[in-house]
Parts: sequence; C-alpha cells; structure tokens
Amino acid sequence: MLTPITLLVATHNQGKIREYRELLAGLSLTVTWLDALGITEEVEETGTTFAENALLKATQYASLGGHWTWADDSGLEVDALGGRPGVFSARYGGPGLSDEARYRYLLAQLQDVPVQERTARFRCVVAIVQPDGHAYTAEGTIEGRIVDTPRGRHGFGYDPVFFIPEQNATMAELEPAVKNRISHRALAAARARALLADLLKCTPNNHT
Ligand code: ITT
Repeated sequence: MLTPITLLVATHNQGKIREYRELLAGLSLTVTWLDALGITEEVEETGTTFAENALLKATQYASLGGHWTWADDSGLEVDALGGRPGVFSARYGGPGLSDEARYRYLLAQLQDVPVQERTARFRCVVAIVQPDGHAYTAEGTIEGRIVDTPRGRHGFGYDPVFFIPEQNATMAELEPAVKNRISHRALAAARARALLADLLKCTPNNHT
C-alpha cells in the first residue's frame, strides 16, 4: 500500500509552530512535529548565515527523524547595529531571557539612535532536506524599523518593537492571519511550498 510522504517541521519555537500550522495547511503530505516524534535534541546553530543554520537544522533532524524535513532560521537585522542580532536573534542579550527581556535589551542598544536610522528587517530562510541528503532553500524578508514603545499582543519574539510603515502597525499589532500573509516567514514558506510541490510531482508517493 502507498504511504503519503511525511514532512517533519523541525522547530522547538512555539511561535513558529503556531504560524506553520497555518502556513502549511492544505499540503498533500502528512505534517509532523518534533514533539510528536519525541525528538528533544537541540541542534547547535554554528553557521554564520541563516541559510547555513537552516540547512544544519534540517539535515540533522532529517537524519534523526528519517523524514523529509523543513526547518527555518530566521531573525532580525538592524542596520544601525551592523546587521545584528542576525543569526544571534534567539540568543541576543544572553541565554534564558524572555522575549520581552530580549527586545528590551535591543532597545537599550538603540537608545541613542534616531528614529530615521532604526531601519531593520526580518529575514527567514527555510531549508527542506530529504533523508537521502538532497537539500533546497527559500528566503523571505520584510522591511520595517525598530520603535521605542512596544505595541501589540500577537506574534512572538521582537514583533512588538518591529514597525511596518505599510501597515502603520507593529508586527505584534497585526492579526495572525495578516502576519501570515506578509511576514518574512510567510514569504519564505510560500516559496518553499512551491519547491515542495515540484518535489512531490517527481517523487513516487511511496515514502514514509
Ligand atoms: P528553532 O531553532 O527551534 O526553530 P529558535 O527560536 O531557536 O527556534 P531561530 O534560531 O530561527 O529559532 O531564532 C529566531 C529568533 O529570531 C527567534 O527566537 C526570535 O527571537 C526572532 N524571530 C524570528 N522570527 C520572528 C518573528 O516572526 N517575529 C519575531 N521575532 C522573530
């Protein structure tokens, strides 16, 4: 009997899990998660780019889980900080901080930077890796600037301090459905979904 292909979405971040539940709805494969497979390992993100880290995570979780694996590396690039926190976004300010403590640390680094120089972007690279090692990446970005006063209750991470001029709102003020249409992750996911659709077309539907 033919078994549909399973896609492991490899993230421990609850904010990403919420977003990917929506972003990956309707795919003609079975989506599973690290928790569902009992995978608790953390992959050390030693790369210097989002693409390197996304590939590291997808490759290691593909070999742990034995499925086609989707992982992203994402973060915030602030021009006045030379692109930081960048690949260090999840660790910025030190280990174990809450999201709020982390964006407050960011605001402290920017306290002398005038508003017009606070340009920034979120970037996301999705990697898809098959158990045989074939690997693919897709990227998305969204431009904005860092505001002093956090606003909004949606999203996660740096969303309350990331202002998007076209929306006249911070990312955290956007309804989840709107964020999931315009965000860096939404753009990368749309491109990665198109890649997946092509891969599924040329793959006999008999993998686990
Ligand atoms: P996984 O590696 O398990 O996926 P992580 O939280 O470690 O989870 P990353 O290494 O990709 O994920 O770090 C991304 C960090 O960048 C994340 O913890 C947030 O602080 C920030 N970030 C990424 N996307 C974001 C978004 O949509 N909104 C706000 N902050 C975001």
